[in-house]
Amino acid sequence: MFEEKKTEWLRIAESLKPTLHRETVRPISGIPDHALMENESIILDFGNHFVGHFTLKLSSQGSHPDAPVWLAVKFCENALELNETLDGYAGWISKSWVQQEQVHIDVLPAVFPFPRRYAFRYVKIDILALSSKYQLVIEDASAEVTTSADDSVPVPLISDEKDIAIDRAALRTLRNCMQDFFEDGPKRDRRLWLGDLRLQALTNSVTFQNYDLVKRCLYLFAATADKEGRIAACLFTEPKVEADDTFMFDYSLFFIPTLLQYIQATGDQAAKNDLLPIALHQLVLADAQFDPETQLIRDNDKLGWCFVDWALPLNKQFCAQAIWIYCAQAALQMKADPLLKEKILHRKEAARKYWYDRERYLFVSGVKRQISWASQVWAVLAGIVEGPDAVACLDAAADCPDIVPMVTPYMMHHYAEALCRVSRKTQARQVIRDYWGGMVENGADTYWELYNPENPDESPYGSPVVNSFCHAWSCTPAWFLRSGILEENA
Ligand code: RAM
Repeated sequence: MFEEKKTEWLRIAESLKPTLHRETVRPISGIPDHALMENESIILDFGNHFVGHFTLKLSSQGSHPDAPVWLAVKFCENALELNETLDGYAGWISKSWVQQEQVHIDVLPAVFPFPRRYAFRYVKIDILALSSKYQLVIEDASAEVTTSADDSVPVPLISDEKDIAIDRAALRTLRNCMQDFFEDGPKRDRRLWLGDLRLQALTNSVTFQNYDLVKRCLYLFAATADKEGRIAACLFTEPKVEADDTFMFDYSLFFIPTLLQYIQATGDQAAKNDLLPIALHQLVLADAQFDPETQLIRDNDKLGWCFVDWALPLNKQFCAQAIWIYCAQAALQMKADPLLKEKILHRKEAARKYWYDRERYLFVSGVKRQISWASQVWAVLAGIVEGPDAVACLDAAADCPDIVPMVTPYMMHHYAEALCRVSRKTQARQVIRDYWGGMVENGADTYWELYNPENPDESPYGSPVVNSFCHAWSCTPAWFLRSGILEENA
């Protein structure tokens, strides 16, 4: 499907590849004032989170160097990572993501550019070995850092100090994820994920307003749909543009609200004409997963069939139904379709009929009738429950003792948005101040992929050393604080 369009879509995407803004930055502290010996260790602090290429300028003191310098260099997004180690790492994603190098430098003086692009604030350098006849002098340390965001575009936020600090970290998170495309995290996965893109595009619309980058990403997803026209959950751009062989029910559908949001912000009719058919096609593909009798989505035990949140015990059946409804409603805003309208009503009714526990005001999911925060939040966002019942649903969730909790800032975004939906603006504001404000209080320059105030070691991957600490889906406080959605009458 859409095969004849894909070459042109890819051409459009590549024509929008941004020119990166480049800047050279240097540490604000940590350059030693003395020559270093074996086993010494230093920590350079660049004063903020950056993404770029790091270079050391080295020389020696003492006799002519008679052995190479052997360094271990570690790049850390925040101070907590400085003490983490890979010893005993038993996580299930590759430890090759951890930003550390060991290098030998044979000849001094030397200008030594490090091989990868790193995301960092701190650089820890351990002198593993040199000889006793000379010492190492760090003449200079610098990084050429990049972003495709224009820092002069966002207007200063007028608010109290706490909101300004929360907004600052949100902007930093988004701008450092804005490179050749909207990356999910510049440390990890350095990839374009649809769920992340949707929230980045939203926040971009009230901050950097780089709509060409959003457009580029939409066309990249369209150009890499599979033979059936299914949009992948994520894609790579190097060595060439290619979709990952990962499909998630919710992520494919989120192409629809992302497109809607882009069109509402720009009025780009040409993009709408190009991309609306493939957007609507995601709903058609999703139909195969519904039971035609009950109008309920079938459950699936394949891990990751539908993302929603990183809570491993979470049953996704209810959320998948709600997200389909949410995305179908976005489709209706782009194209009137009475049949789709009717289907939405049926699927809402079915969700209420089979999964609403009227006595408790809560929605259940899966054969085990699991109660999770995610289900209640998505019930509200999809409009499966409205008015006083929606308020009751969120209140009942707060009072439910063994409810499956929310794990990521991605899910917390949806919770805060659901609170706004039911006009609990003060509470939504408090969530932002407590949750994202909590990361700021813990020293965050940029927001993290995972944050559990009760468990600093929270990681869905088996160890926080592979977590990303500048993560796209966490950038939305800037949207909450700047879009007006927190205002009482918005
Ligand atoms: C992880 C990343 C990414 C997210 C996917 C589902 O690999 O954190 O941001 O969208 O999961």
